[in-house]
Amino acid sequence: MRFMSLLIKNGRIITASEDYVADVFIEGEKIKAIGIGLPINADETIDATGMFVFPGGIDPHVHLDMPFMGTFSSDTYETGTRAALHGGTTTVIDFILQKQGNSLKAALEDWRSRSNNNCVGDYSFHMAVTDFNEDTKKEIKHFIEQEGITSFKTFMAYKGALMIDDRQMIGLMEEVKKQGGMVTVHATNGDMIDYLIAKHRGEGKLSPLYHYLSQPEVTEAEASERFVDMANYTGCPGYIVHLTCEGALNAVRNATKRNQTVFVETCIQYLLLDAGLYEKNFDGAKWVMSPPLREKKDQQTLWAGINQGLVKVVATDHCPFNWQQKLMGEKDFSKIPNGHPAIEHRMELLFSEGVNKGKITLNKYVEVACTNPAKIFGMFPKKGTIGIDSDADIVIFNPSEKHTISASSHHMNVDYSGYEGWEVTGKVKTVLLRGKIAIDDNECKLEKGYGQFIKRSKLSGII
Ligand code: DUC
Ligand code: ZN
Ligand code: ZN
Repeated sequence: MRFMSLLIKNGRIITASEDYVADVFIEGEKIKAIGIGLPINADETIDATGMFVFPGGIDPHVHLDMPFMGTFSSDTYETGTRAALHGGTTTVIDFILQKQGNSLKAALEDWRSRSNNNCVGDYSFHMAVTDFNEDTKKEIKHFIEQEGITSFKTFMAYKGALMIDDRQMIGLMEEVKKQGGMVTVHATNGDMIDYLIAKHRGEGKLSPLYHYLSQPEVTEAEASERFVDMANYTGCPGYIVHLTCEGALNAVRNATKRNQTVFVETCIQYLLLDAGLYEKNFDGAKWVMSPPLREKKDQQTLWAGINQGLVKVVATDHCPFNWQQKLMGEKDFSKIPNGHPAIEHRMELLFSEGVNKGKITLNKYVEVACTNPAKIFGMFPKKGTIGIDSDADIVIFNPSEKHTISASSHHMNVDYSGYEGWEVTGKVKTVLLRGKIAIDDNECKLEKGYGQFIKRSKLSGII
């Protein structure tokens, strides 16, 4: 069988460890040759002179069409994965949420009913275990070995809905370690947060500012330390999602002193935005998310953590809600659906604010946005790099083109932007997904159903 071929000429190829000008030859879904002045004729040629050529981005933390706080996140699998492609993210990992009292299998079927044949870009799932018991325990091996779902998310908060206690956490860690997976965590102290929410509500303090004040840094630092201690005790590979602050990162730093590895993810909003946004009366609801935005000193900690190799991934926790949905909490911050839109702009914002402003190198950019998520979550080297026989997931990027982020031009299904009016330098021009042109000059060329479910490998906890 003859596959379609494509040649990208003269681009500046950036991987997590390399930086050179060359041609990339693609046949079918795969990269088949890389070299200077490749003497190959292809069906199609793209001149990438003056452009950066990055591996497709991987966002390992998104919530699409998710039932949450009495509503659904507003991006479907179609709109969310399409918006991700517009921003250079070719693969996302979404979260299945087990319903307490039900099996993991039932949750997988529920999530498949919304995602199957609806994705434009590639996707995978983490399984959120919200009810660990003897029945759940028996399902773990099947998920790792048969379904290619190898990471298990836990919530130490959202009491009464998603939260598990430490007994369940230890039990889950022992089983996941035995079967070759990883436990990931939303690490904040659910009991403390519950107390503070009730206290603020009781005092009639109901604006979005009190969402922030109900989740102080200590709630995250304490839970992060408890999680790393339990991971150390059980020997289970652990990954902290959306880490936001100095206290929590110091818990990980301390764990490294006893030679423990804990993977840390932060999200683009915690690097760029701060809690001053909650002073804007109800407009602050745009950034009501958990954990909340923090202080400037925490942003400095996170950038330093990236450069120290402690923070391994920059994701989004994309969980968009339209303004009408945010208004559910107009009179009570605790009813504002938690989450904000970011899936589309992670790569461009991180480039513009991180690389252009000298905070991270180009190689580090690719490492945290593309390569590490693939390595940590069992998709490397199929995804996350530009190499022979890797999937041809490629972003051709103009590093000097300026543009302005706005809800009027973004592709996410949400009627506001958390970054309205931000001027960004660097723009995604062309995106390939498994050898097919997905995005060309702001236009999506793929239909829903092209996006494939990616089965992931067992996880060693070593990258
Ligand atoms: N935090 C959010 O802000 N939204 C979804 C879930 C979460 O933990
Ligand atoms: Zn979370
Ligand atoms: Zn999340």
